[in-house]
Amino acid sequence: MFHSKEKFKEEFAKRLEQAGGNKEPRLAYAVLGAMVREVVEEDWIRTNKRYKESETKQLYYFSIEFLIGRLLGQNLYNLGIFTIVQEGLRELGYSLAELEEMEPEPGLGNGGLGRLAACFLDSLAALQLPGHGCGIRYKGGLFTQRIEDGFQTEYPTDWIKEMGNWEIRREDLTVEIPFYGRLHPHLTDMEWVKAVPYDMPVIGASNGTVNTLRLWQAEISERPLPAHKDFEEYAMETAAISDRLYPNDSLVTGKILRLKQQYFMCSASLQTILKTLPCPVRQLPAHVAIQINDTHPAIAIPELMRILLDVEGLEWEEAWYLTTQTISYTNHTILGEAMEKWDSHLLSALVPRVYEIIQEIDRRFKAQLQEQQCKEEAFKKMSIIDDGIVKMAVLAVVGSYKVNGVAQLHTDILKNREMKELYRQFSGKFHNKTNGISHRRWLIKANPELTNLITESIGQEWIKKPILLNNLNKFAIDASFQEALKAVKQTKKNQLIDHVGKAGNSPIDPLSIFDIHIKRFHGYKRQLMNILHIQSLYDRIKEDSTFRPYPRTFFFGGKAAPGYEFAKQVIKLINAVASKVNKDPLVRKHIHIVFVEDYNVSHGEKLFPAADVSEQISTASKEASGTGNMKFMMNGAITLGTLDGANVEIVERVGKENAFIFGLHSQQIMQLEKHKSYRAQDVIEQSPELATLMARLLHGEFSDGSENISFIRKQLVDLNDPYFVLKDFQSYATVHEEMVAAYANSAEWWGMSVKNIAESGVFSSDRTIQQYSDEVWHLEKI
Ligand code: 26Q
Repeated sequence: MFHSKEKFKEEFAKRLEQAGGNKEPRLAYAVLGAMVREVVEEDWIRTNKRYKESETKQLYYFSIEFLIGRLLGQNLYNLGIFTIVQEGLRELGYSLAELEEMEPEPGLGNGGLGRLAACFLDSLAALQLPGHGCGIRYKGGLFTQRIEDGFQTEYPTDWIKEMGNWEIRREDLTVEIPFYGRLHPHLTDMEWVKAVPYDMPVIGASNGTVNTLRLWQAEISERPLPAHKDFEEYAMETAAISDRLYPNDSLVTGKILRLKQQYFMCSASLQTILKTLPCPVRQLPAHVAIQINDTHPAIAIPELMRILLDVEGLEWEEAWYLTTQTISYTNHTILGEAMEKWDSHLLSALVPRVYEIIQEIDRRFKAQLQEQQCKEEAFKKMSIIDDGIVKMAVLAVVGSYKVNGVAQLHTDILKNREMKELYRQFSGKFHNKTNGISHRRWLIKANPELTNLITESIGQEWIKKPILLNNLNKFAIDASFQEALKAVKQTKKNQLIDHVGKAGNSPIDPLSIFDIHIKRFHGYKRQLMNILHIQSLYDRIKEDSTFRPYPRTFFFGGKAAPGYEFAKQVIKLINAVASKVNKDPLVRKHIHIVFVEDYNVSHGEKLFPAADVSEQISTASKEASGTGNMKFMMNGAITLGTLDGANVEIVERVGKENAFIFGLHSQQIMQLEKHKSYRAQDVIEQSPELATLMARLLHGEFSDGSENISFIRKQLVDLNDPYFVLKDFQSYATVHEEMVAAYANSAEWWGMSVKNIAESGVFSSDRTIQQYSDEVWHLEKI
């Protein structure tokens, strides 16, 4: 361990010398990585030893995605040596920031759900709780997005090659996973796949705790293949399991490879957990908690049953009791197309014994419902297997002891609508855990300037107890604090300009309002509404010589699933409007559009701190929580959004006067949907402005006409605008005007900004994790 800058410099220089001594940043990066790894290793071994000896209860967070982002900087910070290393390197002629950029981005997730898993691991370690991640070591993470001629194009990314310092292959912990086979007279003819774990350290902030993220890699097994199976084919199929992350974040496609991935990671993790259990298997729930991140790992329920029945030899009742006291489930969506459903034939072919167990779980549950004289409709809704389809969400609720949504509104919708029948059946299982974000990554690491300002003003206790950010409330009307905050924001805006300027964007006005909309592209997230509104501003500037609004820069960033044509057309439309707007000498003084290519965690770290306005404009009821909204808030941006997901709780905290809220409420949306009483055409007919805008859009007069908008047209016209873009449009335009007016009053604006930062502490994932631990997992800090 290097406690001082001088020691660090000495050691670093020595190793650099041994490694060849050239001045290449690449070499410096490699040397630094190896040094940090050694520091971590001591704590890691010590933590594991303590866990083992104390036999304390362990949590395993099962997730198909962990969107961890770059590790070097965060790890240095958590080890408490960021400043030592930064300054030491500078004195030796290196820039730490530059070395950080050399690390490939580990994009092992799509978006919110995967990033949440990463924030949770950071918080578990920070709180010194025994909690570990279990997932897949994808050779390639999410695709890299390039914008070519305004269109999204996808390039494969292999992140793994250069991650050597952050992972260790544990050949000794290899397990074998059974696929396929025949059940009768007894299970034979399986195809085995070898699962090899790679462990990554998860470092607790300045506390010596190092937990583990265990990612499984699929390799060919040495066991014999069934006679009918061709080896080449088997080898290809096996490598495919951990080759690539599925790039969909809201559409399930029912592909067999996806199911293989799910079973592979669940079985490998469960086998290992049971093998290393420090107690008789009958005490499993006292020593192990398993949280499943959405239904993607729900197959862990029948797989745990299989192991308890077939390997441990327990009776059904006892195995079921242990399973349903160990596993708990988090739901992240109510969108119909994102609900996982598997064809029975597919399941029974791929994992015959597991399917047999699902059938038995279903049979017993149905018998129980019948005994209670459950009504037909409710019975159907609660069937795990319904008409040859296995509904994973129902399996997950029936097979776990706790079920939660990710924001209060979302949990209420689950209880009162989506899972009404299951809620009635198992009311004690349901609870809410509003999401959170790691304030260490999203404030301290991403925004050291703001961190310093906060600490100078209220001391440093908030770092360990982020709720104490509320001590900033007393500075809400303090002119000198406001000035300092404004100066920090300006610094971050300038840095963002430098960052995106490199990508060849046209010059950005650093004094303009930075209005940022970054998230996956999806109909319900309504990037289309944003760009339609920008087009309407353009039209007004052109047509009305008195309309000269305060300068605004609109930033967009986000990826579309490769097969999601509507979303891809929206990306193209944004870029087409951008090239027109940005070229127009008059208009570009007032509005400017920047599309940030390949939005990912690293770009996020630059974008959130620079924002004035946070666009959170989903159709009310559709966004389960959102977490970007919290990252913006913590960095002093003001939410411009609907009352959806966690926005509701943000507004509860800061008050309506410190946010810009518009649009229909979730109840109104759900009513319109239920009664099918919305007609997009009526809205267009009632508004001349909207009528003109739509006519221009539909006739290709928006931009240079190079985009194809057939899917956008279909969505708005033929499908009757399912996400209420047109219905909410006027209200959105109005709230934008209010926002611009508020920005003109500096004292008012920066007061709002202070208030948002002050109230953001509750959205630290430390709070979320403490609640899960107290109410669900019952972990002990050691
Ligand atoms: C499932 C089957 C097959 C292929 C892909 C998928 C799949 C993958 C990822 C389905 C969904 C996802 C991701 C969902 C997600 O990110 N949901 C978001 O979760 C956040 C954390 O709780 C919330 O804040 C967001 O509101 C929610 O949209």
